[in-house]
Amino acid sequence: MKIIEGNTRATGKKFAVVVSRFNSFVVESLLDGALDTLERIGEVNPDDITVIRVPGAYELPIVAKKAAMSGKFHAIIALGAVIRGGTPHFEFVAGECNKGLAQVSLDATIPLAFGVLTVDTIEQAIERSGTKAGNKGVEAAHSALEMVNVLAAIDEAL
Ligand code: INI
Repeated sequence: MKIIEGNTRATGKKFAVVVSRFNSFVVESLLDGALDTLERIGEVNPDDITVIRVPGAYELPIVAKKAAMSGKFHAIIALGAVIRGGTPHFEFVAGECNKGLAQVSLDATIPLAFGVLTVDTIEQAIERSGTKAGNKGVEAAHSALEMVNVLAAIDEAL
């Protein structure tokens, strides 16, 4: 039996972190968590990490796509927070962000980690950005690290 899996050390690999400014009070905590995970768990050199800021979650897919197509990165991490309001706006922003990033992920030949909160309340956003329900930025960075290595392991094994 052959088992292919990736570890989380990715020294020498290059990462783009695409971050929305909207709801920055939670998104900055996602960014802190993602950077800490890349550097401390992944042992990624800070010089190999590029942070790209965009206005809101709606703009994440086009920039993630541009970064993915540049050929300069081994993985992309998308971070944002869409918080439901009293209008259908939430559905449009969250839906397009989710759909667009899923498409980039499938089209690109590099991993794209989804670190976008889609929540009903500010409390839920706070809980998922470094308090009692963890930190979605940390999870996304973990996923990116593992995926970079599992794709490399597949190339080596096959
Ligand atoms: N952008 C977010 O990242 N989160 C939100 O909760 C949000 N809401 O609710 O409006 C939001 N809107 C802005 C949107 O992403 C675009 O930046 C804007 O529509 C301009 O294209």
